[in-house]
Amino acid sequence: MKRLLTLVTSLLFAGLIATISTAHDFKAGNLEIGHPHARAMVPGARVGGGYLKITNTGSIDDTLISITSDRAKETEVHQMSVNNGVMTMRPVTGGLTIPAGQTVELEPGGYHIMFMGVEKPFVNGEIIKATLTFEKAGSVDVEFAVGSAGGARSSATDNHTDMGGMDMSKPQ
Ligand SMILES: [Cu+2]
Repeated sequence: MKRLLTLVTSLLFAGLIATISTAHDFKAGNLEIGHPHARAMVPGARVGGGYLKITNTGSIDDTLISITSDRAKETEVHQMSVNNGVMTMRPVTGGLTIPAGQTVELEPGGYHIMFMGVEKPFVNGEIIKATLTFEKAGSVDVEFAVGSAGGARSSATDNHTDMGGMDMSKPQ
């Protein structure tokens, strides 16, 4: 009995260490979700960007169909692109496909997760909980680590704070 307890304790401990060292990977079925992170938001900002990497190790395509977070009224997948020098951002309709055997990266300047209607701006060092729902793999809880708003590509996120003229409504 004592031996078993020791074993359980050491397993728990090993698990804890593993959790700490790989704090940023999540799994849902055949999907591996790497390093969800979000930018710190300036005071008063209502919109923030989130980024992560999704690898589909399976043999069938999957689709990210929705995201929810209790820190945002609405959370969407957006695609940012530059047309004739103008940066535009629009919701991805019909979900984001994660092709079999491939990795899709949500990163500044491309696909990203958009937290909208945020009451309490994200601050450096905090963790934002969110749930991703995939068509095949189902739902998985993930945690976005909030980092500094600075950095070379911060202008992409800064634009999110000033969307007065941008049509954020979903088509149809
Ligand atoms: Cu966006």
